[in-house]
Amino acid sequence: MICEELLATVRRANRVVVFTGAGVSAESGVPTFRDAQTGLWAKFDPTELATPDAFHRDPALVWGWYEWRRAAVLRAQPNRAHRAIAAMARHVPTLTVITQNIDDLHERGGSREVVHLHGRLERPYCNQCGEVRTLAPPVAGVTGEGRRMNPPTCTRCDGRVRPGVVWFGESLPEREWFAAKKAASECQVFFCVGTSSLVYPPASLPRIAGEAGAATIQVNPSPTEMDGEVTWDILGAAGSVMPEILKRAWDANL
Ligand code: BV8
Ligand code: ZN
Repeated sequence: MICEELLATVRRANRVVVFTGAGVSAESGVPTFRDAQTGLWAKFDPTELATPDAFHRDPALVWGWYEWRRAAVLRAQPNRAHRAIAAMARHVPTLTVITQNIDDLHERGGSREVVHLHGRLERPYCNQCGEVRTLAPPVAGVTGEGRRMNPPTCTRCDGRVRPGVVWFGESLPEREWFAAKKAASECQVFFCVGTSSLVYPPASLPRIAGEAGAATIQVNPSPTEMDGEVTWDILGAAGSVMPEILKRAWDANL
C-alpha cells in the first residue's frame, strides 16, 4: 500500500503531475467511460458512439448521449479525490493536473489550469465555423435513461453544433498535448489515477514520465495495462487513497 518511501518521494518532489481518467469521477456517481452504459445507451459500445462517423450517421443519438452525460455531471459533486488533488497543489511547488475526462469536476473541486486532453462537455462548437456554443442546462427529461436529441444549429452559420470533445480518430488539441508531454517529462512524481490506460496517445504519458526518471504511482482498484510498469501500484479507490496520501505526506486534512 502507501509506504514511507512513496511519501518521502512525494514530499521532496518539486514538480508533480496528476494524470486522471474516468475513475477519478466514479465516486461522484459519474459512470466511467467503460462502465455498462444504462438505458438507451446500454446497447452501444462507447468507443463506437464517441466517433465522428457516429455523429455524422445519427447526430441525435450522439448528441442525446452527451446531453445525458452532461446532465449526470451537473448533478454530480466533486468527490474527495478531486478535492485532495486540489489540496496537494498547496504543498507542492508545481502540480499539474492532466485529465482525459470531459467533466469539470477537477475545476469544481478546486484545481486550476487543468489540462483537458479530450476536450470539455461544456464547450460544444459549430462543426462548420467553430463558434463555441454556451448551452443552457440540459432539458429535464434527459436526466433519466436519456433519449435522442437533435443537436442545435449554429447561431452564426447553418452548421451543426457538435460536442466539444476529442473523438476516436481525432487528434488531441496540440497545445494541451504538448503541455502534457512537457509536464510528464519534467516531473519527479507522476500519479496515474482512475484510468484503464487503454486510450492512446494519453496512455503513453506514464511511460514518458518513467523514462525521464520520475517515480510513477498508479491509483486504481482494478488491474490495468500499466500494472508492473509503475514504481508503486496502489490498489484502491481514488477517493480514499488520495486523501490518505495528502494526510500522511503533509498532515493535511480535506
Ligand atoms: C488519436 C472523449 C491520432 C469523448 C475519449 C496508438 C497511437 C495513437 C492512437 C491510437 C493508437 N492505438 C489506437 C489508437 C486510436 C485511439 C485509441 O487509443 N483507441 C483505443 C480504444 C485503443 N486513439 C485515438 O483515436 C485518439 N486520437 O490517436 O489521433 C491521429 C493522428 C493523426 C490524425 C488523426 C488522428 C483520440 C482518443 C480520444 C477518444 N476520446 N473521450 C468522450 O469522453 O465521450 S476517450 C475516453 O476514454 C474517455 O476520455 C476516457 O477518459 C478515456 C480513457 O478511458 P478511462 O478514462 O481510462 O476510463 P475507463 O472507463 O476506460 O477506465 C476507468 C478506470 O477507472 C478503470 O481502470 C477503473 O478500474 C478505474 N476506477 C473505477 N473506479 C475508480 C477507479 N479508479 C480509481 N478510483 C475509483 N473509485
Ligand atoms: Zn457555425
